[in-house]
Amino acid sequence: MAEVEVARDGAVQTITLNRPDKLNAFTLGVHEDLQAALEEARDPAVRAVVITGAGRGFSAGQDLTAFGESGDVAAMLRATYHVNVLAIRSLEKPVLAAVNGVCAGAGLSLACACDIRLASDAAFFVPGFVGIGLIPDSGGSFFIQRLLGTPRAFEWMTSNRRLTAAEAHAWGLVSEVVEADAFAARVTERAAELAAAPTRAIAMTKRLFDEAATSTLEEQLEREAEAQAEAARTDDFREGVAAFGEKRAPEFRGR
Ligand code: T3D
Repeated sequence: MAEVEVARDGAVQTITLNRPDKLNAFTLGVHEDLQAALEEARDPAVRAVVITGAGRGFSAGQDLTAFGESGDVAAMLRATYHVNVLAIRSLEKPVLAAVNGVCAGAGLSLACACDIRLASDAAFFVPGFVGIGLIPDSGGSFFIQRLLGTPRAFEWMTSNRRLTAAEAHAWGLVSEVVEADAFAARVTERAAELAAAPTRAIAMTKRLFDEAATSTLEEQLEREAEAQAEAARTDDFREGVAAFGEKRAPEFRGR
């Protein structure tokens, strides 16, 4: 069995972390396979990506039995987590974290690096890092602070408190909570909606929001102007306007 499974359904690519007996904890092998899966997701035929976990876990973060395998923690982070987090952010399509279950440590960081998070009501969220005397890495200090704001993020990430899916929703960590029995169907439905959307405009929105974190208003207005000029040249824009005029649903092609 592959430690990361990849499946394609139309324009949706689903990446499943697949070490269910270890709650999909990360090993070097998982990192390498995830890297290959994210590379495959660059295919223009893929218009939405889902990352999820097999069994009752999304991911419990770093496999603690393989911690510090290479002896150089910083080098390991740069060569593994950093590559995959940056690959998610640079993918020009939406990435949906389907948080099916336990989500802890670097698994939490991975979910937060994605563009959208849906949670099963069986999921729960644990900082993990502070429980073993570490700091939130693999983008955790970046994404979680932005999602929750500094006071709440700091209190949570330094407490190691378990957050239920309902609490995660109330905090804005996930956009939706779905009953476990209906979760897979809802993820399929949501991913199909994303794959049928105007992919170029979504990619540019993703890039703009990332850039806004470090831009001045003037810089951001200029970026918007350039991106909008590009969006206005797409077939999807023409189709959107035509569909509006003809009072029908648009059929976006992602180009
Ligand atoms: O150099 C570097 O690597 C730095 C990078 C660090 C990044 C990080 O992610 S640090 C944080 C690492 N993660 C954790 O500290 C979380 C550890 N796990 C837990 O605290 C708990 O397992 C959970 C709260 C996540 C879930 O608890 P529970 O009771 O639902 O499940 P469990 O019984 O603890 O775990 C089930 C199995 O998964 C169990 O194996 P067993 O005994 O049945 O054979 C457990 O050992 C295994 N497992 C869970 N988490 C990990 C793990 N095995 C290896 N590594 C794990 N992280």
